[in-house]
Amino acid sequence: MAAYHIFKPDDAKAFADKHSGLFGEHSQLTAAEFGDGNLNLVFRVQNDKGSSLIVKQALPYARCVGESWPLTTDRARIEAEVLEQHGRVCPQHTVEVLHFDAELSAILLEDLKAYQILRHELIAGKQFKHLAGQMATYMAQSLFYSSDFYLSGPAKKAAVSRLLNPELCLITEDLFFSDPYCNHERNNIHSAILADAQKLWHDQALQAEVASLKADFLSKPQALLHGDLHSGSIFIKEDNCKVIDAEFGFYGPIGFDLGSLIGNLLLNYVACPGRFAQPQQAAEQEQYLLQQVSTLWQEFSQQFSQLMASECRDAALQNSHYQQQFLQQVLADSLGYAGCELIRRTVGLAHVADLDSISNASLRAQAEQRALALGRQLILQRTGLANISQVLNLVQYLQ
Ligand code: SR1
Ligand code: MG
Repeated sequence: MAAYHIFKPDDAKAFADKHSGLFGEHSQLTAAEFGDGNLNLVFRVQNDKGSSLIVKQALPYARCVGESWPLTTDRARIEAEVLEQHGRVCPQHTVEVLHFDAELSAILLEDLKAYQILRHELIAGKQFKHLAGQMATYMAQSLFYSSDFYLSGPAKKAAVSRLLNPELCLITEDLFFSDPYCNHERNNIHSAILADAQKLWHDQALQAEVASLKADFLSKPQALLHGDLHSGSIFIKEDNCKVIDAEFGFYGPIGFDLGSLIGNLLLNYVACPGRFAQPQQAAEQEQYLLQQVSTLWQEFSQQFSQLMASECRDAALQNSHYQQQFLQQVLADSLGYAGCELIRRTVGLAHVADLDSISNASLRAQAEQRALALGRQLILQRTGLANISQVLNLVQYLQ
């Protein structure tokens, strides 16, 4: 077994060649590093017939910061297992893992060459009717089959301990729930909204609710999460979407995955007036995004309910009143985590292009203020919002 070393393109070629039947002639291969991910090295390896695969290697540090931010390469093991587990129950919406090498912390993946990154497509104003329904299926399947409704106590606990992922969770614990609520040096705050950001540092009511959401993130291992389900972790084409990048996966609150995606749809939503010159175009895109948020929750809750009714293997958890309460709590959690995502992507370390790419500084500041206001209200009002229509009313009222 080769000892860990950081891949050069030739290493990626050799790795892909050795672990796939697709290539055969090593000399015919080309490899190029690509991608603007925050953490890892990613290569596309291609043969002269145009067939290609992806080699993803975990570096011993966070790529976006450099060696001053050391990070375990064990995250590749976690990512490979999360993708394999999710791929087993929802192969149509999970990128396929072809090989994982623990020593090299490297994964060979299918190349989603026909797909585009969802975030870029949304920024360009594209609309995909299938997005919310397919992502709802991905989450209903991946979360139900890794939950206590389906797994036995011992099997679930073994999986929880195998996939604890403390280092990557700590990044989320800090960036999501702590940094935005204090004057942290990692924060990235545009000067035009400094006063709005400063209000967060003194907002005791908000901080109490964020503390409660963080406590659940730390201590509610409901299901195997993707853990970073933003619109840069979803690849999309005309008739399908697939999820990638599961290195933040761990057993956590189900609402965290739902909330991350809802938060990213809403980040795109608040940015619409700043991105489209024509108000009519902005309104159409806003309408599409709200429709997707609504479908995402409705489809998810319907599919998850059906799975609880038909596949639950724990006699006590088969109680239908309990199952209804459970889903109501998942909705509240999802809204809270969506609110945290809106806030941390506006003032925290890791921004999103949906907001940052607004070229007019004043329109960008307005969009960022809307993101903060909406995030705050979602967090504060999450337990009082009984259904998704009430959520959409709140969103539209604040826009
Ligand atoms: C240092 S990592 C910053 C962010 O990128 C990842 O995709 C996660 O969202 C993380 O919070
Ligand atoms: Mg990622």
